[in-house]
Amino acid sequence: MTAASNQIKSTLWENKQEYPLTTETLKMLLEHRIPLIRLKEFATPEECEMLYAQSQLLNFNAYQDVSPKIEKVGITVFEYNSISKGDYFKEVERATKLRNSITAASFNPLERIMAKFRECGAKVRIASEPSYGSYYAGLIRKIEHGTQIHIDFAPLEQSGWEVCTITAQLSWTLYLKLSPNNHGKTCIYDRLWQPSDEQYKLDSYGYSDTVIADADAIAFQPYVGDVLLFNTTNFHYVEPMHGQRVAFTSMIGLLPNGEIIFWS
Ligand SMILES: O=C(O)CCC(=O)C(=O)O
Ligand SMILES: [Fe+2]
Repeated sequence: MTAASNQIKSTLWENKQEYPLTTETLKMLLEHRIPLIRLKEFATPEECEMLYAQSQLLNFNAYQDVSPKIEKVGITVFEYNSISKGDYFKEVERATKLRNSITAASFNPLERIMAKFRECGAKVRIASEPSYGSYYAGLIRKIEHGTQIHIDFAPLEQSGWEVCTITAQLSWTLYLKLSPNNHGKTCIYDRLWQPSDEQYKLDSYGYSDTVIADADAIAFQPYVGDVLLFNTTNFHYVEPMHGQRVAFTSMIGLLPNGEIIFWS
């Protein structure tokens, strides 16, 4: 380990622990000063079961070029990068109707999380593109075989979309169905992505574990009904589940004017 590579090791976390959602912890999470926020019992077991049951009536699609396999209901800007912005916005209406029909028959976690952010004084809305309209937000996602080490940051992935003007990115995930074991943890490193890490990129989204060498980490154990919020420009990965791991999720971005936008 050279002195130069030691220097890139960031240690921004003030404490390696979970926090509840407050105005202050939200600010700290956006600034990488805390590893994660857990919203305990965000939804009841009955609500989660109802939303999960709705999702079982639909077709999950696997992401292309993503290994291990991740499946979801709903559309993402990530997938339309190589297609086109026009095609993405053509699909938004259909995907939103489908999402609304399943949340109407169960409950609406997206509205609930946005309300919680408003209670923290945040100005929130769905991301929107001039001359195209609203983005889609709210995937139902199965990550059961784990993920590679990665980050999620729209400015790196998109160009010429509103979401590429954000200055910080979080994700929120509500766990709907988990097999009763202690697998499927989400591991988050106290190590921020930086441009020179692109040399360690392995494929469409994964990075070599060189990037997290020596970095401190926290493992989040998901429970049904809880929400995880973390800063997705910290390197992170999901452990394999050995069973079911179904969640409702979207991205969250901070705009330079202080507004917070949601999209998938
Ligand atoms: O499913 C999870 O726990 C988190 C998945 C993830 O990589 C993300 O939300 O960015
Ligand atoms: Fe991620």
